[in-house]
Amino acid sequence: MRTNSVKARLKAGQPVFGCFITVPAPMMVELCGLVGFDFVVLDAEHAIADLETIENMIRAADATGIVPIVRIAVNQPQIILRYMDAGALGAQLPQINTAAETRQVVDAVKYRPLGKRGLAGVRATDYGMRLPYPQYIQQANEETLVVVHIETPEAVAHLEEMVHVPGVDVFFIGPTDLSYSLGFPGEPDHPKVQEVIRRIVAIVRGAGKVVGTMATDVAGAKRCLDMGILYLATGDRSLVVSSAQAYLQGVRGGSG
Ligand code: 3PY
Ligand code: MG
Repeated sequence: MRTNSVKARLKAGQPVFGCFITVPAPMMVELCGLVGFDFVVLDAEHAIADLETIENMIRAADATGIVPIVRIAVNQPQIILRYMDAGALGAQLPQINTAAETRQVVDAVKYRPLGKRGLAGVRATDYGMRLPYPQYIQQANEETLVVVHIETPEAVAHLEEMVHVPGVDVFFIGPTDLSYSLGFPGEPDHPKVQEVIRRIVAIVRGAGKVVGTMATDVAGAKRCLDMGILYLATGDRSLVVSSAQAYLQGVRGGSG
């Protein structure tokens, strides 16, 4: 199986830059790989790609050397397994609120003895043709990345316990859901939301874990880097919209 350069960079304390992909197209993944992003988050929460398309998007990631992470809507082992079997190098789970739910994610992503993931001769295992299973299991447990979203007050209340669950690599602040669940929909920069974000960063970094978040533009991403946030994702839609608007403004001389 492939090694996970995102995991290696994070372990070395280096930032990684990725892009959420909501357009169900392998070509979008190839473009992100060729342009030089470190990872893509293939969105199976808020976007429409089905499992078969996601598998082909993972193939596109493999072909261009970019790390494929899948955001999986449901914290259920049978569902997480299907994306991992397709060859995802990591799982990103939204709306995780307790240590028990966090443990469930790790159990689904990792093979025994670290978790309880089921084993079969699937795409992730090179259809059982390359490594003997014991070696594959060890490598998969080392290379797969586990990301859990912190995006509710409930999660913040349980964060001190969640950060001690073994096997989680990144605690990902979802600014849209967090601001919404705190009562400030559409206002991630509201001082009260920012205060909670600073608390999350302090708890996660204090436990020696990595913080991630979504930062769509350069200024936002730089602010996050200054806070010590290392796993940063922008989004395909915001990249297209902002560059298209800038282009139109340029060619039409500011008339939009
Ligand atoms: C959120 O902002 O809620 C997300 O899940 C992605 O950034
Ligand atoms: Mg969210």
